Amino acid sequence: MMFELPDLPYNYDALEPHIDALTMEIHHSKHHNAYTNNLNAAIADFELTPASHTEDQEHWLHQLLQGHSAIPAIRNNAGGYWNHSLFWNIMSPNGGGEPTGALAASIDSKFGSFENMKQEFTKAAMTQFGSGWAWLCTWYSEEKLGELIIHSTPNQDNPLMESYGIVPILGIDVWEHAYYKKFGPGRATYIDAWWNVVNWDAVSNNYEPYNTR
Ligand code: MN3
Repeated sequence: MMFELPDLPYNYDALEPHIDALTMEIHHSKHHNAYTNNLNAAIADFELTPASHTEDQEHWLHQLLQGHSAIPAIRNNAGGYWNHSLFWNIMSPNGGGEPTGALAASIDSKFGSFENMKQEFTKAAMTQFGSGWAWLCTWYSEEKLGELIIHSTPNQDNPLMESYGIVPILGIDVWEHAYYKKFGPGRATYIDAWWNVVNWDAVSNNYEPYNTR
C-alpha cells in the first residue's frame, strides 16, 4: 500500500489574497510530496506491513502513527503526510466566518464563545516554539467523547502519536515554509489571514464521528 500525494481540493491561487499561490504550490508539490515519498521509502527500509485486519490506507496510516512513531523517519514523514492532508482540507476559498450546529455548540460549551476558542488557538499557534502545529482536537475516549481541547506539537508530530485519546479536527501549520514568503517572520499576521480561509463545514465533518449532541 503505497501512499500518494493527495490532490488539493482547489487551485494553488484559490486562497489568495490570504495565502499566496507560490507558497501553496511549493508547500504541496515540494514539501508534502517529499513527506509522501520519504514515508514510502521509510516503510520499505523498515519492512513495515499493515496489520492483517487493516481496512484501508487511512487505517494503515493510523497504525504507522500510533505504532511506529519511535522510528524518526516514520514519525516525521507519516506525521507530515497526515498533517498536510488534514491541512488542505480544512481550508477553502469560501472559508472564514464561524461554525454552526453541533460544533458551534461544543465550542461554546468548552470555551465560552467562538472568540475565546479563537484566542486560545491563536495563542497555541503563536507560542509553539520553532516549527510545529496547533490543533483543535476532540476526545475520542468514551468518558470525554466529543469534548474539545486545544493542543500544539513540535515538528511533524501530531496528537495521534501519543495515547492522549484526542484527534485533531482543525490544524494550522506554523512551520516558516507555510508563511515566510508572504509574511516574513510575521507569524501573527499569517494566523490572522488564515482564519479567513478556514472551512468550517470540513471541520464539522471531521467532528461528526465524535459528536454526541
Ligand atoms: Mn508544512
